[in-house]
Amino acid sequence: MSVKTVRLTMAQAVARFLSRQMTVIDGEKLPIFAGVWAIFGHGNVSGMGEALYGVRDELPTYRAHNEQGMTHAAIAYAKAMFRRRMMACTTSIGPGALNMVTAAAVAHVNRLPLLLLPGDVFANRLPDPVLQQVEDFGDGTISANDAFKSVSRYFDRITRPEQIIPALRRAMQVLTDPAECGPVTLALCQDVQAEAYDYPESFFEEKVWTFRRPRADVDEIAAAVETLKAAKKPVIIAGGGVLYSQATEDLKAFAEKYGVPVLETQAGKSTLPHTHPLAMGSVGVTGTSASNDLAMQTDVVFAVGTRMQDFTTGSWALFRNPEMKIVALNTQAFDAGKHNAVPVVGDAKIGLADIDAQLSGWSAPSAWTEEAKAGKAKWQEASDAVRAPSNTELPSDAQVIGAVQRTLTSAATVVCAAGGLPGELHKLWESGAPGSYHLEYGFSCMGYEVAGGLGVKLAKPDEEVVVMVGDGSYMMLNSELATSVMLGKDARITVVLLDNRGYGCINRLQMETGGANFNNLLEDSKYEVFPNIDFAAHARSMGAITTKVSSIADLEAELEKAKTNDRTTVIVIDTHPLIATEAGGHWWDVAVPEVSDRKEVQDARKAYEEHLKHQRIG
Ligand SMILES: Cc1ncc(C[n+]2csc(CCOP(=O)(O)OP(=O)(O)O)c2C)c(N)n1
Ligand SMILES: [Mg+2]
Repeated sequence: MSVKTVRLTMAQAVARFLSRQMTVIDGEKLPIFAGVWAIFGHGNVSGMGEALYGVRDELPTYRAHNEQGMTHAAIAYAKAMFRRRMMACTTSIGPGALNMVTAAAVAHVNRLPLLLLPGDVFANRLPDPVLQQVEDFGDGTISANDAFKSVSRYFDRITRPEQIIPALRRAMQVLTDPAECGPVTLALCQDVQAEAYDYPESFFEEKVWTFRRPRADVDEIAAAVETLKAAKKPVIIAGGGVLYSQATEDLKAFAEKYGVPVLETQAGKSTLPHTHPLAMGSVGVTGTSASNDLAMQTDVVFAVGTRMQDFTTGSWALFRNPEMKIVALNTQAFDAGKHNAVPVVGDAKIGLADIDAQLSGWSAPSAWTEEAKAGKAKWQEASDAVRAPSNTELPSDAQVIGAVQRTLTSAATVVCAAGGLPGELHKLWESGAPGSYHLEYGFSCMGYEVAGGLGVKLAKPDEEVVVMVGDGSYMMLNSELATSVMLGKDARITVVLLDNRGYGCINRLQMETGGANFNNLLEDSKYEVFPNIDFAAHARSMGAITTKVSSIADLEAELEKAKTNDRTTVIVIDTHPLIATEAGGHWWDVAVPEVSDRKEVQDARKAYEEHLKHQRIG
């Protein structure tokens, strides 16, 4: 058999293959990989570096400043694209590679597609140990990249050039499968990147990926219908899977037809626009009173596309109806079966249609739907009150959110990940179109925000992207600010930096669990010289347009100006570290010490044990 072949290095084969993978969005054929983020070192500069140069017109390479940061940008891009397009990241071996491990976990937890291509040690082992090689005394197969195994959906180490053929095919399966979706790590041995092989030309044929919608089993649909039909107080909990399935219109129609209120997780927020009468907003630990009052009473939770993480379930103490049942529609059986749910394993869009086809005739009692609407009106008053303009010296996060929302409106996409802000945004941000609320709250990784905002902007160059970030998170990872400046107008973001001089939310958590104020706010930490960090100057040094404002009114004026800036803008505002929105919310299981000399801890432990009594055992 004579197969037409082309002689390439392994790295050239990787680059060429990636550039030929396509998808179709709104009738337009586009490369599924929008680009490759790269920081070169000896482990990838000559192999992958040279190969990426060769395909730079079809597959652009972006130079970043920190491997974790660039990977956050890649993840945010895929999330903003509802997993339909994605990016790859390549690094050297050792520190460059391991800087991506935390970000790999972000993609893993959030079920987002991400292709990681770290360099690896020499497969031939001749120059061992090379610079940055970790040496295991008992296992010669271990390299630093083994650390990716626990945070990758698929991991392989490429020790021969032809091995890339099945490995890349498998990578594409994982990246495009709605249930398996997550990070893929292909660790590319440095010598093998440069090694040639006669690859079959067919390997590089253009391939168009579509995203399958698995249909749930008929018996599972029937069981779900039976459970829903018996419901007197049903709620829908909408998770990120609804957005990724692009089923928001279907879910809205379903909720309207049957009068079922919709509660949203962090990943699911923006499924319905805030203005929709059945949109109860956030649920759980950072939930609105509207959602949580319903959740406490509900007899059937219809969970669509959610992992039911502890912030959603109030550590499983939120649901107080002992008869409560869960119907869980999810592409991933692992999620659909949680807590003895009636599982419906399949795509959200198709599953909603199949359930709808058999549910006709049933609807939620109108008194229940009316109770939901009344609860929402009450919540709106509470939300308006905390977000209202104010001239207080140190505004709350909620007041800053109010200012951002008034000036940028629900048309902007808001990006956040860690600190006190995610809880406040979950409760208070009034989201617009699906995807306009972008929270990384699966891993809640400090340092996601600025780089994530850049990734979102690359996905939505024509839309306003506003990053809200605390001083702590900004300090942890801000260097992709320079990348966003460098990439110009299409990468222009607005960053609102809330400086409360420390880890405000953890300080509050410490106080709630009886702890002494210790090691969270800067003032409660060991210091010789109090750090007065000039964030505006710091951001300016990276090329951003910056200001520090001293009032909510000034913040609104600067946000208005930022809209016409041609470059990334950073606006800094000092905020109060102790104020969080009291309305809404729910207990969260954070274990309080059983033994302590402190009265505050003993009291907190007693309260903790009371809360545990409400916890539903799976
Ligand atoms: C990488 C990482 N380290 C630690 C944490 C734990 N953590 C969550 S929020 C937080 C403090 C965040 O501080 P800041 O960004 O200033 O927000 P604030 O709490 O003040 O609102 C910490 C330490 C985390 N989520 N991510
Ligand atoms: Mg802070």
